[in-house]
Amino acid sequence: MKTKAAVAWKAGQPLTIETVDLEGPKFGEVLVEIKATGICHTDYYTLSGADPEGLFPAILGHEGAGVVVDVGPGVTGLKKGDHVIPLYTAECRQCKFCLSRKTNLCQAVRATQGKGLMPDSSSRFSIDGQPILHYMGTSTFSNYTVVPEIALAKIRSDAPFDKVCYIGCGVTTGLGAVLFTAKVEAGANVAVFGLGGIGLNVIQGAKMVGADKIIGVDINPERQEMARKFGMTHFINPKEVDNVVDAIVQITDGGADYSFECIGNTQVMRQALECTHKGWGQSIIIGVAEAGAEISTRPFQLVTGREWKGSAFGGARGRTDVPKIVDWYMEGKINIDDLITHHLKLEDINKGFDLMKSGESIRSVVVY
Ligand code: NAD
Ligand code: AHE
Ligand code: ZN
Repeated sequence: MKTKAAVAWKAGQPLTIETVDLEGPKFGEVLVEIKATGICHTDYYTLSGADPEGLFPAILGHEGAGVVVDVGPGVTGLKKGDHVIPLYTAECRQCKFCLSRKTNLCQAVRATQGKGLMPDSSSRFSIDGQPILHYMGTSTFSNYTVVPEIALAKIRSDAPFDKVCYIGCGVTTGLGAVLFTAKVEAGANVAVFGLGGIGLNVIQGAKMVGADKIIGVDINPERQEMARKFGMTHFINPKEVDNVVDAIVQITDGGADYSFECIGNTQVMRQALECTHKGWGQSIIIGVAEAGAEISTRPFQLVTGREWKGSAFGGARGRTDVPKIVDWYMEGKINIDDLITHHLKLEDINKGFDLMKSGESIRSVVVY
């Protein structure tokens, strides 16, 4: 079949809208009509050329929601008409990683996914016979996409696509980092670095679990209003204080119990670790830094009880947890609507990247 898609031909160049050939689903695969997709900073990161796994030409996008149109042989858990959210972190429930119960990082399809291919090492997308690569196993910047069954969360059919698509990455990443990775307890002091599409969901999660002080750090002062709406109690603009770490230590009487880096800046990652409390502070890295970047701190920071952790997709097990998060949204337990600041047509997708770069948008959502 043919599908309309935004194609990334080369790093650093705008996407172009193309009519792409899409092969039907093979064994264990599902054809999904994407109804809406968010634009995450990670799409921009890959497009910029900083991602070691960023291969071109490719169809980016990993924050979508849609409807099953067709299933390939061997698919047993999904049928035509089911509403789904594609998962860049699959959940096969069979691999060593899934069975460990210690991580959400299912590895069943991760190797081929990182090469822009389906599990049989081929692509379903092409233009005039030239293969176009998949991205993060999802490629939601295409109106139709093919995804392994184990990388699809089945969701309720009354959830609006243009809102719950954001659960495909940003919402789950932010809430999950608090709930599943850090397991923040009521009364804890939390510092959040970067108040964009991810950081604001960390704030929402911290408020949800009953955190005490929730300190937000951002160089964009316009983020303050929205962050306060979501539960931030203190705001720090790094440009307005001598030392961000000292400011947080002072507000929290010794340091944050938990901190979250939601930018992808290795200098800030160091600050995020060093602002946590001696003896027990935990700092969770969410931000994705460019190829070759390294983090550093004095080992003494760790010797004296601080812990550095990372979180991918909020530690969520997608097929299990994503449908629950959709329920939370439908029950009014979480706010997604206010974070989606812009709706765009696929033809205007490059504007979505511009809005992100300029700091005007929190999340832009493309509606097909
Ligand atoms: P975003 O562009 O919406 O937000 C980034 C925010 O950081 C902005 O508000 C910006 O003003 C702020 N910022 C930039 N530099 C800063 C600095 N030096 N100090 C303080 N604030 C600064 O991006 P997003 O979509 O929220 O994504 C944030 C990061 O998380 C990106 O690196 C993205 O790739 C990553 N991410 C990781 C995961 C994961 O699973 N680990 C999932 C999604 C996104
Ligand atoms: N290809 C990148 C990896 C980027 C990365 O860390 N991705 C996160 C999700 S970001 C979503 O917006 C993730 O899930 N990582 C775990 C994994 O298996 O990729 C690079 O830098 O190499
Ligand atoms: Zn993302």
